[in-house]
Amino acid sequence: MSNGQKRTWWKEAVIYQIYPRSFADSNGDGIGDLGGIIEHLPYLQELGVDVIWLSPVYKSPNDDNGYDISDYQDIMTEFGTMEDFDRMLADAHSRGIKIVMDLVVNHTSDEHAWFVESRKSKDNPYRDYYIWKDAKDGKEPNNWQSCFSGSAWQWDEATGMYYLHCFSKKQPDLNWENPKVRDAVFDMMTWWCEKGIDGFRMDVISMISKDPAYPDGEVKDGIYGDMSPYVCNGPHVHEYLQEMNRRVLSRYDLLTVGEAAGVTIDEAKKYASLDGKELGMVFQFEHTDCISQGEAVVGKWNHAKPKMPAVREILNKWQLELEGKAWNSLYWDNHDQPRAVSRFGNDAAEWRVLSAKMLATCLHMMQGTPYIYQGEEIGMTNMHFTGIDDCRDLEEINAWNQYVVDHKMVEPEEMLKCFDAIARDNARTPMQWDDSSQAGFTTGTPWIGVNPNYKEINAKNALADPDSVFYYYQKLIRLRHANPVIVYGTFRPLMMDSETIYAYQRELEGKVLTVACNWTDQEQPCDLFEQGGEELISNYKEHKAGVLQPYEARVILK
Ligand code: TEU
Ligand code: CA
Repeated sequence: MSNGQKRTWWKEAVIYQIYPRSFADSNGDGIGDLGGIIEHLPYLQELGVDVIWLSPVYKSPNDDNGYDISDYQDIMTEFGTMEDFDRMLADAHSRGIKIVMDLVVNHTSDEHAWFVESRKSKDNPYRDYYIWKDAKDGKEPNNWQSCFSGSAWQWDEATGMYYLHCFSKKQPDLNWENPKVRDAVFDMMTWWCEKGIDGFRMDVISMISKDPAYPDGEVKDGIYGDMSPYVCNGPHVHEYLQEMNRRVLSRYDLLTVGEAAGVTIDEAKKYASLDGKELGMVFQFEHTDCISQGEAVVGKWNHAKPKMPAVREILNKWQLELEGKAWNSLYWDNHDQPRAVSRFGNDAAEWRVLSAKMLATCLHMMQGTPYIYQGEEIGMTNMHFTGIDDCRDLEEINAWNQYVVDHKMVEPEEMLKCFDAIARDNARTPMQWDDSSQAGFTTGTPWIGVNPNYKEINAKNALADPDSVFYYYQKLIRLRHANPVIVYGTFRPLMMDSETIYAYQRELEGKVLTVACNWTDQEQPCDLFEQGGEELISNYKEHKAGVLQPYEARVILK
């Protein structure tokens, strides 16, 4: 390419994330499974995605819905068997769809054989597979709070020491300083690559190297200290990833994306540098965490509406500063985030479809690899929490117990407003396939409630409506496949003085793509399209000179 970009399949691909537990249940037990995924591969082939990122399907006690792995080389009982996995892999490949696995190696389940051994005795050969510390003044080794509330240290009576868990106490952190841990992880990764998978999404990979001093963190919520400066982007993280690349990744043609909590632009230039020494790209979290000062209720919890100028500032920064140096991932939501149209758009009946298409346009015309989260392609929305009993996610439940019940820092109604806005369960309600009972997700009782709006919002209705969000995403995917300027073009912000319109230009080998998106429910002035050009896509059939209509998105190629 003229701008020095090396053409690569995973730069030109569109990725679809499946959260298997909530995607499709094929045996009536109310839990999604591999059989359900196989049944719906034709749907994904119709959408036109190139890759499926599969959230964890390995053996797990499901304390954190599969992100607590007890056997990396066996399939979770609820999801099926390794034969089912092999069948799904072969079927997907036969349809031209690649499979990327979720690699969770910052921690294991406490039921993993390594941890079962490690906690047996201080001199057990597996002891140093994990991070054990003595009590300090009769208490936890430091004041860190886990991401799932409570101390990040768990006392273990058997050997009279604490072990570190940045997440739940059933997710003990692996000790990556131990070369035996790295050997074991790399061997397991090679085993999956030899099975023919096409890449890895790496869970909290920026956290695998901790500050060896384990210092106390800043106390922000009045209870525990913030561990993030001491567990994110640690002293050896790039060394470990370069070793992983040398010993595994470089031997296969893989898509690799690091979920990089706390990543900065400078760190991303190392994690995702174009020289291919570490990973292909990273997920950053600035745009999903961007609320104004004073809008936080407690910790991550808030019910603020992100403002377009703040989102634009962040995404433009990532577009401009990684250009020519590292590769971007592009996403609005995933299994940890609320539904895009509810958070960034407008899920009121009048505006849901228009704003979902607008958001899709705004993101998919940017530089980077786009990710679609299951249900995003039909404009699924957040759920409404009537009470803690609606919650299944331990992050919500533990936060409720810590902030509402134990410390009485937040009123129940205020916490439920936060759950309505940003709880992870918003993205984990069952995929809405049709208007039959339980939205066609299961013939049994679903593990989590179906969003009551499934009668109107479902894949069957979407496939029957040529103007649905589904066919709009299908067209965006086709445009990316057909126009190198979308993948490899430079990025130039436009209309930076506008508080309501997000506009930018992409350019490659003389082709100029102009994109403008109205993020409001009002007409807004915009004269970018007066000079004509080929309209590639818009969510309106008719346009008005000099303005963008409510939630209107337009893309012109000249
Ligand atoms: O998420 C890590 C992570 O940063 C999120 O949990 C985040 O802390 C919060 O949920 C959103 O603000 C990864 C996985 O994606 C998540 O599902 C797991 O629970 C977690 O790691 C532990 O494996
Ligand atoms: Ca099932």
